[in-house]
Amino acid sequence: LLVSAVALTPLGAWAADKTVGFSQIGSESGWRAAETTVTKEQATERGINLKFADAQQKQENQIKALRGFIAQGVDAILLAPVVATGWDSVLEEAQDAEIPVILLDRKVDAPDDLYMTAVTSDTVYEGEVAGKWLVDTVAGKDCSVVELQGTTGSSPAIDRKAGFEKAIADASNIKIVRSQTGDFTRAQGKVVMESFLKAEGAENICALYAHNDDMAVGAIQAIKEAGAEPGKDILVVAIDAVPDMHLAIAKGEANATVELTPNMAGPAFDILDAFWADGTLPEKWVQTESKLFTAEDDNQAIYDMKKGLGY
Ligand code: GZL
Repeated sequence: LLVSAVALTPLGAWAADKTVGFSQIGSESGWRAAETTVTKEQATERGINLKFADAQQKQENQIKALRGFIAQGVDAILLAPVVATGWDSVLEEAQDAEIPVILLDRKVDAPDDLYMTAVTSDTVYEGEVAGKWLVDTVAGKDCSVVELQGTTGSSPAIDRKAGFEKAIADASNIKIVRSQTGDFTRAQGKVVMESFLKAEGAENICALYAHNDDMAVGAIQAIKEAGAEPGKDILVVAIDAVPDMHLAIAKGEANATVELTPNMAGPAFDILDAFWADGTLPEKWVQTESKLFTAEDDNQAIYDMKKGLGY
């Protein structure tokens, strides 16, 4: 009877009526907002009862939310961890309560038996793609780069810095002259870029590398206010491929971005469904694709298509 029940129940049905707690970082960027929208849509499509908690980018709020989910006895937890460290004890509490945890879009420095899997893009590769684009674009010309880092201690900030540095390591003409966190937000991206421009002088900056598009969009405003032309006087390369970055590229105010899907929850729910069906366990890292977009792409059409997709 059990075999026929498992065989007859279509994949996707096992998640119906389950309760999943989702501890989201916040709404610091367009990409983050899209991830939230998509996660809620994916849960609704599957008949999953999603309990959503926004942490306003504070780890203590995420830990509180996880403890709440554990107390409620949810069937599973999705966690987008704002930073990579400090999770061991709350993840042990979830493990003790036999509640599976899936990490979304960022990783943690914790033993990997404390979570079922991490669904993320390859954030080192994204930094490498950005760095390689710059190496190819400046083609031997001396280039002083300023870098807007993501949230300090977050896995994408650590990885995207490492990947970019790896890509430019052999290009002695390219140097990172300033590097500071803009916390993945437009507002901070603008403020920190203003300080870079004041310190270096716009005429001495060849390129901006930002760990996400929102900081780049803020920085573009600062570059214009300093009387320089973003995308021309100062090249602009970032990551996320949000609509406003496609628009900036279409207008010639930015040059390149690296896309990663905001739909990390779809794969996560599929993994949970298979687990609830018959105990199937995923690999410890389920990797989503990353793709470069430049001025050669039809960014206006991509902007039009993406606008409203939860961004
Ligand atoms: C990347 C994700 C990052 C986005 C930013 O996986 O964690 O967080 O690139 C967001 O826009 O703030």
